[in-house]
Amino acid sequence: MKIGIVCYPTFGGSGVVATELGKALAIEGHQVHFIAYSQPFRLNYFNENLFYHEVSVSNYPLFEYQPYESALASKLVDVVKYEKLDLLHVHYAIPHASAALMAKQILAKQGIDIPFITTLHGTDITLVGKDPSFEPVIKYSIEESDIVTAVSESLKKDTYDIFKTEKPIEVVPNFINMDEYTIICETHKCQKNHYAPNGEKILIHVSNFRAVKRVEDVLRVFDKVRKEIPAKLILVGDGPERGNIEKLCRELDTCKDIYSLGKIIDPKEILSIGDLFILPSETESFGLAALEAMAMKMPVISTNTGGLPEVNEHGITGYLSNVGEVEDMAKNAVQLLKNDELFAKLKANAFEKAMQFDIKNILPQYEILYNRVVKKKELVNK
Ligand code: GMT
Repeated sequence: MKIGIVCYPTFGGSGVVATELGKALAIEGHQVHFIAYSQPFRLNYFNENLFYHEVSVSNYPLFEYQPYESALASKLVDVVKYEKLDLLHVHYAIPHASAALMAKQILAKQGIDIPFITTLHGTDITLVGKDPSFEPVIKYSIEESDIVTAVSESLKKDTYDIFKTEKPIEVVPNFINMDEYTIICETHKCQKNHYAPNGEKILIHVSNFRAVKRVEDVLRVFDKVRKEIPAKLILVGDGPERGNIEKLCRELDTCKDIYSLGKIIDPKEILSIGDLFILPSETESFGLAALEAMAMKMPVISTNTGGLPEVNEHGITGYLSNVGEVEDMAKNAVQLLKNDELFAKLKANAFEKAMQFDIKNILPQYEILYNRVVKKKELVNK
């Protein structure tokens, strides 16, 4: 099959999922064409079936806001036509679903039928999608998609609650390639004793440091944990909240025990030295970062919001608390880190749960959907 994938190329779970999906499809023998405004950051991989098409928007002085959606739709028309794509799979509704819809309508006038699948990732529905200035366009492009998927049951429910649509939504959870989670750090800089020279426990948080991630709560939990047991905190990522976090670590006098590593393209190595993963998000449709940590045998302390309970099971793979309840999160973390037997059990459970989300189980689900839209197209064109 020839598949066009549209995604955000920047740091964020939707781009990671789209890229890993494309890589896996290419290995399966599908021809995959990525279409984005820059090279997706994890598309640093060669495969003869992988292609990348860049969308560029001219910077005409009249444009206060560059018309990216129009440029993307035009690029999609071009790539579908000349690469003879069978389908488009767009990740994140805004503006990818509406651009795909426009491309589909333009191509229909030229006698080309291109089905498109929209995968909803979270903030496109729960934060941005709620914005009244986007609502009619998102709702329409969801309803006009040939197939809509959501990355969790929770996101499916949120989509129905927010958009009051009757469009069927299939849940295809996010995934990881478990074969890649056997890494053991070999370079000095990612060895555990580099960060925890006295055998301290290592807590890790990975995110894009947006307000929704509540990174300040990570620091507050860490501050409470380190008063009970020797511990270090590794922060991976960067974003708008970085300044507030630096301010807070100075106020709490915890900076000396915190390592801020910035944006790491693939955090597997650093995750492999962690003991506990902290994800205190305000909302999280799935929590891919938690799943990546679990695949590295890290139990997770998270909030119980959105799709997180579908990934992190309370008392089994980690612990869940209400949003903002840092006291409870810290209590759970300390209890776990002080009890070797419980800790070993949760580590094993986290790894086992992560295996359910192995790409081997999820890729066929997407392939079934691809076959469904392509078969439908063939029937209509007969
Ligand atoms: O979390 C973000 O701010 C980024 C966003 C994205 O576009 O990558 O993440 C969303 O999609 C991920 C992949 O499906 C999910 O794992 C995240 O839970 C989801 N984020 C939120 O719902 C806040």
